[in-house]
Amino acid sequence: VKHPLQNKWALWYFKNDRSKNWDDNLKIVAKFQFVEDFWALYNHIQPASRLQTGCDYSLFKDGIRPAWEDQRNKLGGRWLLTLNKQQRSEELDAFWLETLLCLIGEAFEEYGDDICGATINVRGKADKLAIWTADVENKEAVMAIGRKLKARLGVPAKTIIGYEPHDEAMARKSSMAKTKYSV
Ligand code: M7G
Repeated sequence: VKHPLQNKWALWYFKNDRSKNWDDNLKIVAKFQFVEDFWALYNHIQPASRLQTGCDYSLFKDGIRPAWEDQRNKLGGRWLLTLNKQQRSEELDAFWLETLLCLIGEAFEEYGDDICGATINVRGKADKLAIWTADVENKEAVMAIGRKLKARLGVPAKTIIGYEPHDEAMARKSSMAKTKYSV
């Protein structure tokens, strides 16, 4: 018998095709709701470090699009880690896998309802790993999720990571937003 996860998840892939709208470049790779199906999928796809520049993976709860506009994202924000070139070869894949395991393993416990998903952006300047949460105003959940993420990834205490509300990014049509919280 297969081992069910608490939530059903969708893995998304974004391929940067500038002739299309941003949203049209987002595609679901697969959905899963069992541990075994997660590993079958994970072992079948390219590691994040091998994606072309401009591509993303996202893992979101089934029914949530990995976009600011989704009903369940639009009042939320993201904990953001930027990774330098050296970290792409040394840490990116391990960080992404650990993030996936935090999501599907419900590592955020009583704050799990605030989790929407996670994204990894492979970029020329700096790769970005983020966990998206549902509600900027739920400070207790946001802070607990940020602390847990930092601990699970083994990010040194002196490395400060920031939480950015999506509404600003949305209004400015840019991925740059002001940090509202940090851990
Ligand atoms: P990015 O891919 O998050 O980061 O955003 P990058 O700047 O490092 O590449 C790049 C651009 O993609 C943004 O400026 C938006 O034009 C678009 N974009 C990104 N996201 C996450 C969204 C989204 O959720 N909704 C919409 N409409 N556009 C987005």
